[in-house]
Amino acid sequence: MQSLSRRRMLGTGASAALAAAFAQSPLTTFGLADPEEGAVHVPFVDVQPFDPKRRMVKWDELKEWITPSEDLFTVGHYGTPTVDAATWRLEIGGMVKKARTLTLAEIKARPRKEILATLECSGNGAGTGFMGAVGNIRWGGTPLAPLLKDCGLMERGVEVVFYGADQKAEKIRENQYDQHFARSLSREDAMRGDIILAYEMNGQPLNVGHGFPLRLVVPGWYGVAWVKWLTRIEVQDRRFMSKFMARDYVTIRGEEVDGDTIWKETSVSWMNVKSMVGRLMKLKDGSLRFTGAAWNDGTPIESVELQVDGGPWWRARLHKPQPSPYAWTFWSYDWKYPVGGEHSVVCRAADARGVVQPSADDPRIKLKKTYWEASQQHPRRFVV
Ligand SMILES: Nc1nc2c(c(=O)[nH]1)N[C@H]1C(S)=C(S)[C@@H](COP(=O)(O)O)O[C@H]1N2
Ligand SMILES: [Mo]
Repeated sequence: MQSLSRRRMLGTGASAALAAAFAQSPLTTFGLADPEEGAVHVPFVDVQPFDPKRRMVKWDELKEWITPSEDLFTVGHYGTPTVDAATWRLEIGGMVKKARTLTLAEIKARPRKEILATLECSGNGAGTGFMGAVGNIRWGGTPLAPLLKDCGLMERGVEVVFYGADQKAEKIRENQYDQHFARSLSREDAMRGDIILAYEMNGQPLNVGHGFPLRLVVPGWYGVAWVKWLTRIEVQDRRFMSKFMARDYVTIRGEEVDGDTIWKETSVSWMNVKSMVGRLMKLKDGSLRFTGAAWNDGTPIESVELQVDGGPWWRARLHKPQPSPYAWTFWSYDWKYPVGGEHSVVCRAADARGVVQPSADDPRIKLKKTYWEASQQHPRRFVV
């Protein structure tokens, strides 16, 4: 339940202060974590064997709404480049009236903005059941849009391309080409107010694995768009088709239209609505408390429902207000009179657009032939 003072803070529109308070508070603030004395943790029995040194969200131990930086997964397709901050520069060029080269100090001198946003790899949960490639982080940096505006985008500039320092020779058709990791956004997407060039995560400088010294944070989009080790931003007058825009991270999905299946290839972009059962506690009164997270592209999460052993869907309690539309929201459900034995549990989230997270046999998943955008419901098993 919200406290009066929290409501008052909301009423005065002190949303930055509210977000900061949420960011620092453990789950107990939401009435979720280790709720009372005598509550015991019930481990899920479906836990996949994984390398304990592998960084990932450990759902069973999830107590903090903000993911500690040490637990955030990393993905680097071309390894981890070492960047010397002293000589590093960000270039902005292409179809701009005033090309610029900025040092890290110059970027840090620009207006500062913090944003709470969930980062998920679009391969999270695909096939392997590995569901730890997601995390909720407080990012600090400077907004992208005003910087692009200062450079004066030419009218024909419709595409903004972001290049990382990491590179590899890629075979494209018959030849090898040196390629930097790169992704683009349309001009319209790039000029959204809430995209930042981030130099901090959870109050610390970005570490090397997460893109030091500068990365793109595209709230609401899958991780592949969040280019790390950023070195160049280029505005161009036509669509950009790199490996990570147009060959990999391309979802092949069928849609049934009048008895025909239409196959579509789309570049991975904003996040689909998704949720996960995280933690299970047995309370002193014998009831079982399920807690977990739900997230998407920034559309408000409307509901999370829970189903045990294929029975009716139960509506979970959602933690409102969401401190940031782009950060995951926590939920909980108390099963008052649990039945002994082994059970399965699954959850599904729905958002304000009416989009419901699909089950594994939903056509949206069944007819998806690539593993990216694995947003299907993820069942778990436990023993009472
Ligand atoms: N330069 C660069 N940026 C990158 C990548 C990369 O390989 N190189 N991988 C992307 C992918 S696929 C994901 S899921 C996220 C992961 O971010 P993290 O390593 O900080 O968790 O970074 C994205 N940004
Ligand atoms: Mo990814």
